[in-house]
Amino acid sequence: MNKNILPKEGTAIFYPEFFSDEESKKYFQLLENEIEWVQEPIIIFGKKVMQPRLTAWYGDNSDEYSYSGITMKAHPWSKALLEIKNKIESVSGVKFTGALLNFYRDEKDSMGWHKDDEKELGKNPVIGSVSFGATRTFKFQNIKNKEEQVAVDLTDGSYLLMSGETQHCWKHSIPKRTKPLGPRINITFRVIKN
Ligand SMILES: O=C(O)CCC(=O)C(=O)O
Ligand SMILES: [Mn+2]
Repeated sequence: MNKNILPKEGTAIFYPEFFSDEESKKYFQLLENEIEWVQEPIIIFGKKVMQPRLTAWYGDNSDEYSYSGITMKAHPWSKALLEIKNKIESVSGVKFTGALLNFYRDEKDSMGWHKDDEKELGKNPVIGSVSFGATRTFKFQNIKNKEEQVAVDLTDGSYLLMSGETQHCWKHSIPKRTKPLGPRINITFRVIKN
């Protein structure tokens, strides 16, 4: 059985080998080539800076998604994304309607502390996070006590399913690393409430 890796205030279930090595290799190559990756500027403390990774937003119809001062219009699902979405939905209990994709080119790319609690996601959002390529450490930090942290290595082909109060009680991040690392693709599937 896959256990909750959070000690309280939310649920995060980790499935280390959700996709086979063969599937992971195939999807990494497909997504690297077919996704319309962009490097977007974001506004942090009133300043415009480039995000330290590439991103893309895919989903149903023309769902729009806003965060950190940018609004992204969804590209239509590709065949590979629909296959991946179907496979994770078998254990997730929801139908995902959109996905934010992140491409970490090397160890210097990262994602800062944040919560996925945008109003479009409603209360207690379910977030399904799929990883292909290099292993990166994903960290949780309790919002009431920064010292309380939980780390999980998101390996090639792994799936992390977050639900319940997770996005209200914990921040998460992908820190930069110093040791050289290859590229990694992450897809966070979301349910957009209109
Ligand atoms: O790359 C990851 O594992 C995390 C991505 C993430 O937190 C997000 O897209 O909101
Ligand atoms: Mn996130």
